Amino acid sequence: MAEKFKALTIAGSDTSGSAGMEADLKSFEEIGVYGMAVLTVIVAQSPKNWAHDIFPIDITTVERQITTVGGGIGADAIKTGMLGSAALVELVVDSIKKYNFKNIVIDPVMVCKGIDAIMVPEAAAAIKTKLVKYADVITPNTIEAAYLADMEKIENVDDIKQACINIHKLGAKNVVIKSGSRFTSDKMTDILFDGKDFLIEEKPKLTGVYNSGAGCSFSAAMTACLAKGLTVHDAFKTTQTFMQKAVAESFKLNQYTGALCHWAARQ
Ligand code: PXL
Repeated sequence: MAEKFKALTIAGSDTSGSAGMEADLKSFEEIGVYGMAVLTVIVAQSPKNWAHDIFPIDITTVERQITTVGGGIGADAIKTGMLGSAALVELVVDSIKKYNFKNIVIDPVMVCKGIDAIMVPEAAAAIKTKLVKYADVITPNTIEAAYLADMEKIENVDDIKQACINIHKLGAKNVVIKSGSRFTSDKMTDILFDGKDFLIEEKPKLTGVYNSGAGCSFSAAMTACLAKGLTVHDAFKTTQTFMQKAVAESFKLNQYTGALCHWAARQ
């Protein structure tokens, strides 16, 4: 029997199922890795206007969940998503040290789709000063990357490259930044910087698709690949293929949003 690998996500629940812990677990499953979850916050959306309300889980409960996996099971890779407070960021840092977690992927969630302002400034500052240095891979979107890189904005591929260099200086071993839906270009560019070289993947921008949860799913797929023992470069390439199919088959959930089809590659 093939060896079974395990990945842990420390993330929020997106009740709609398209982002957060739900997207992470679906991505882990599709890459073929056993998924575990530590829940940090619950995000509920208003049916009236899809405004996101965030309900934090108390820190003792989060700590107990991390102990379950760190002390009781172990993980081949871990991913962090929405942490919601500086105290939770500090708990994650302490846990990484305490349980000697390896293959750490940080998705420095600071904004949600449609809201481009940093949601919790103290949490963002704690991510930048305390958590980023533990990242084997960090996957900020362009807003988060601009914040971490001390840049005013990221509008083109040269800006992305500069942000990668700045964020690598904070201690992250590998930096992945995707041009994403916020770029006006008709191409999508995903860039991996390993401290020396840039690996650049370019593809035409798909139209008529949904990409809610694309950041979470991308980062989770990378995590699952690392759990299986892939190199960061191979993880990046496998994740590209997974994401392209999931986005191409994305579907509408309601008048506000849609979801990726995580199982598209299986069809
Ligand atoms: O996509 C960012 C994100 C991460 N985590 C949770 C979310 C969202 C966006 O809605 O709800 C739980």
